[in-house]
Amino acid sequence: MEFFAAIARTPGKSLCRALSSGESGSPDPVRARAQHVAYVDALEEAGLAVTLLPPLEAFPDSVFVEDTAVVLDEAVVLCRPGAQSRRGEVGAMQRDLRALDFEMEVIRPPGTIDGGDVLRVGRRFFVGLSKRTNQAGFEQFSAIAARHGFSTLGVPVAAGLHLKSHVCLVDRRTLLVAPILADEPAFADFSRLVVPENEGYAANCLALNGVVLMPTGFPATAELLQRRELSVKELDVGEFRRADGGLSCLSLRF
Ligand code: CIR
Repeated sequence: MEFFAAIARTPGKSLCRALSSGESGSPDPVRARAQHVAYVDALEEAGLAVTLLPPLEAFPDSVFVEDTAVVLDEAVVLCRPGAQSRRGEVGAMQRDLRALDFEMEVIRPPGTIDGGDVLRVGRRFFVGLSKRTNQAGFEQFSAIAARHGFSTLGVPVAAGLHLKSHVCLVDRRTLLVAPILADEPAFADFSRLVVPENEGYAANCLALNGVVLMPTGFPATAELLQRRELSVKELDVGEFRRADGGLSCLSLRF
């Protein structure tokens, strides 16, 4: 999990209207902005050069840039988000990615895929089949990935938003998983650290260049990671959680 760059987008005032399945109230844009500054600082401390894009007020969920694109080394797949209200975010990301010289691939109707459903492990992608990513999106993504030398495996996501709401890679061979994916056969080759039932949200961490960024407030998960001798840094992303977002969805890393 070596990364040298990331793209993030400053949250706008419209974040208070972001999609949410929860009942913990809408995000506070001012607090979200401060949390986002700390997040970008943490990416930079981990050695990533961060391109910070301006807010897109017309798209309340646009801070969650991970859902708009998937980087496959020299190419990038422009996603077609499952939520209609988020589709316009992709055109903006496409314009911003042009400067970086990636070969562009696109997902077309009727396919839908959110980057939050795509977990990369080496030359493999696990793709969540979820509320947001459909079979057609998975098949198109798999064909593109195969052309670029990657394999793919679909993983049913029975609850929650995305595959990566429930799993992340914390070192080359170890996945941190929520109980819902603890016995998922697709992950049989990996060592698995299972977060406790009441800390499911903490399964969305971000391992970057030797440090694992994790959300604050999940002591049992922090201990699980520390016992594995992983270096952990906690970040408050509580305002993004109100809109079903977490650490991974706030950036595109490559
Ligand atoms: C949504 O429902 O699309 C946003 N409110 C949250 C997206 C979170 N994205 C992610 O975890 N990759």
